[in-house]
Amino acid sequence: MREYFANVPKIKYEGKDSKNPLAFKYYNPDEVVGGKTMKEHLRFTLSYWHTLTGAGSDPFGVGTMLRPWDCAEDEMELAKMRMEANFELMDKLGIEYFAFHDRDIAPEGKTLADTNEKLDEIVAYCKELMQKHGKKLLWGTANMFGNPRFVHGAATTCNADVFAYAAAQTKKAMDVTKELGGENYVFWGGREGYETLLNTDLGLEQDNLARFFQMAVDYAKKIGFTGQFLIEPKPKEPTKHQYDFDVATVLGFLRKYNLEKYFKMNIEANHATLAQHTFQHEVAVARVNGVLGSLDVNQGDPNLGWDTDQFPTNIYDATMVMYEVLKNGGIAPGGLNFDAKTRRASFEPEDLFLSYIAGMDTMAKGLRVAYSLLDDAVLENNTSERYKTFSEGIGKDIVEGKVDFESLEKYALENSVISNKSGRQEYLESVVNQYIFND
Ligand code: XLS
Ligand code: NI
Ligand code: NI
Repeated sequence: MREYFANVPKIKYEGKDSKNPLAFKYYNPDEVVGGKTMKEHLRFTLSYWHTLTGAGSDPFGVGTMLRPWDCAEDEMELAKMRMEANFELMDKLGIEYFAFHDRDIAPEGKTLADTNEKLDEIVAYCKELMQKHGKKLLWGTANMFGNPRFVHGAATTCNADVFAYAAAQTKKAMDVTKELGGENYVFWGGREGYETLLNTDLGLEQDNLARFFQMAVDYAKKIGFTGQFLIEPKPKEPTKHQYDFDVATVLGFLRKYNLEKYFKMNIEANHATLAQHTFQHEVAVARVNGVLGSLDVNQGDPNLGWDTDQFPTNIYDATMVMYEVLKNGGIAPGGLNFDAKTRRASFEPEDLFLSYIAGMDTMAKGLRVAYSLLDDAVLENNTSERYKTFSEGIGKDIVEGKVDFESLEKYALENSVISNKSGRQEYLESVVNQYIFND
């Protein structure tokens, strides 16, 4: 098979003193952290759209990426070259999983039937290469936002013909995901939202979205797709207001329509920050509600208000998110998908490797620090001490449901002294720093 990145060797772990840019400093796949290898904990995933398909265009200019597949003679040849390069990248980076949208891997044809045929041809090739390279599909999804037909949305469009098309496209994307043994299927809101309420029937759009999800659940049962269904919240972009705003909003939506048992969340760092939350907040809300499914690990720029999809390099954020993952008992069958792209000016093929290495090292370091924090139960001991009043006396009665407003009033009237204690935030922040420094 063609080699696309002949100048880049297989990336090895060389440890934190290495000066070799093409080596891992923290990610050591076989290193055991708390009974599991790093590889098992992290379940790193390559995002096909950013890595193979994305060209680096922005609203002010065309693509800049120099890619070894730029010489392809036609669309199908290009799709095949990218697929081959995908597996070479995964082999060289030691990544086991990848994720894609239907339209990332194969071009659209003139009709839906034609498009499906092209997709089938690439999927067959993909399956062959997956077996050959021993790689797996973390999730598949349908791109229902790029083509102009989705100008008013897909499942929340005002046009019933588009709703039908979206259903057909999702059905096919589910078939393909099943065919490739995908462990999850993702629904990200795409253009499911609105620009102005002056022309929007918000109630109907949300009811239709729920109808669409129910049909997906029914179809999965019909074809025996047992992968996990994931919804990926995002507050805005491309529409002004997206219906899947954040984890809490999606939970409310799923509960209203009795869909909560069928879906978990795929949480993206940059979407959390766009919703004015930390990544940890979103992951924690999902965890305590039992819906933490998978992660799109990237990061935004605190000075910019859009989804910049940068590779994660912030160790503090990585630590706190891995802390939630460990508290959750792991992320499988989800994984850590790098929904991230190199900057427009990082256009050389080698930048692909350098950015994945940066992201993988950051998450590996976060895992190690989070594990020591959790193992020493530093935050846990502090937290249980902080809430101690709920494990004895009146607090215990509150938790056990033994009191009401009247009995609490009686207690409060008799209890003349209330004494609070410090929350010790700065101390705890310095403890986390200490764990980061010492690792
Ligand atoms: C866009 C989303 C998208 C999903 C998959 O902002 O992050 O890439 O992850 O459709
Ligand atoms: Ni994403
Ligand atoms: Ni995103």
